[in-house]
Amino acid sequence: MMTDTPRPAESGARPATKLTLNRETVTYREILEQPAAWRRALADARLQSASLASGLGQPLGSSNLVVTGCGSSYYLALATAAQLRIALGRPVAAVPASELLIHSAAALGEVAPYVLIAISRSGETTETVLAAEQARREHGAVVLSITCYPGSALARAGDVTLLVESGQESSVVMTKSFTSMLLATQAVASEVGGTIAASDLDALPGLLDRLLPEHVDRCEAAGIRAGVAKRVFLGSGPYYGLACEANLKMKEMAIVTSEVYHNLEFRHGPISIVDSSTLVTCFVSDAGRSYEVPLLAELKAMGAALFVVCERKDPAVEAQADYLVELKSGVPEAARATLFLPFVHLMAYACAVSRGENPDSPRNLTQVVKL
Ligand code: F1P
Repeated sequence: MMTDTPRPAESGARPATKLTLNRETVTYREILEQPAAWRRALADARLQSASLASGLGQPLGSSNLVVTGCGSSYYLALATAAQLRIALGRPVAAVPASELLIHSAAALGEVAPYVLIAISRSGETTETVLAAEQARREHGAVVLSITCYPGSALARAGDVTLLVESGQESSVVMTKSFTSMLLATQAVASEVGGTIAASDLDALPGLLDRLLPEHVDRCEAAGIRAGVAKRVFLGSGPYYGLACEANLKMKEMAIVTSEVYHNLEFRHGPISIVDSSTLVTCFVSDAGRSYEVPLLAELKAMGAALFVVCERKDPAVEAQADYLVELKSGVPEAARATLFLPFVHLMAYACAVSRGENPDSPRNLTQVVKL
């Protein structure tokens, strides 16, 4: 059963309809800027890939790789590590920068010299910069910095820097910076021998240009749905880091308590919270589909509302999804994963403004978090 009709906002807030959503914000503008930002990120990354490869002094594809960052950039590290495992066929660790800084033995054990990929939109987050400096000084690591800002502390702390200036943002919450840095990293991996085809990445901006207007209404409807008290995000494989980021967007923008799990992990206990006040956002993967689609039916039977993002629907998916974003991208799974995220940006944004929040100034947050 598909219901796209927006309903009054979540309990406790003024009923919002599509027409009353305030979209005159920096955050909304930057969500919509993603196709253009992606085009530029892919082009800029390719121009840097040769110098990055030589500057590292070792082939990325045969190094021990560790990816790190904080907050959204840690979730970006999770997503990046999954992409690098797929593209390079190697084990890649993803660790919060504070863990690398404070508990490096617990985080990594005694790792032979490794390449640390340190990610930070601002390039100024304290833990990330300190962790990069420590890794070089104490572990003999080679540091590849990924940041949106040249001349930042992280850019200075690295041996080489992948600069993603199209990800520069005025917003506090990360949206286009996250997806632009992920695509830039995939482009570099593709240039240095990874298995992802450059043409598949190049298809994404045009696809998003078409898909955003096609699905904005149902994304916003899922965000303003009435009676939702609990929100859960499910993603696996290349989508897990994206699901973590989606969960953080909902918290930061809408000030909503939400949870995130690998799809099937949700069945091992946390599913007990599901009832008719629960909205579950599910990223359906190609590889896990035969397990993930039956889970949709289980959740529906428990009373949950479902926001589903997938490459291809089928009758089983259509029967369960209240809000369905079908991409039909034609792009292989690993290359297309980033395409799932902007639809949750729109949902979280709509949830926020329908609850009277201002995504441009999220509570308790600053654009750069320092110790
Ligand atoms: C990342 C971060 C985000 C947070 C907020 C402030 O910083 O802390 O995790 O959600 O957007 O910035 P950065 O190291 O990527 O600049």
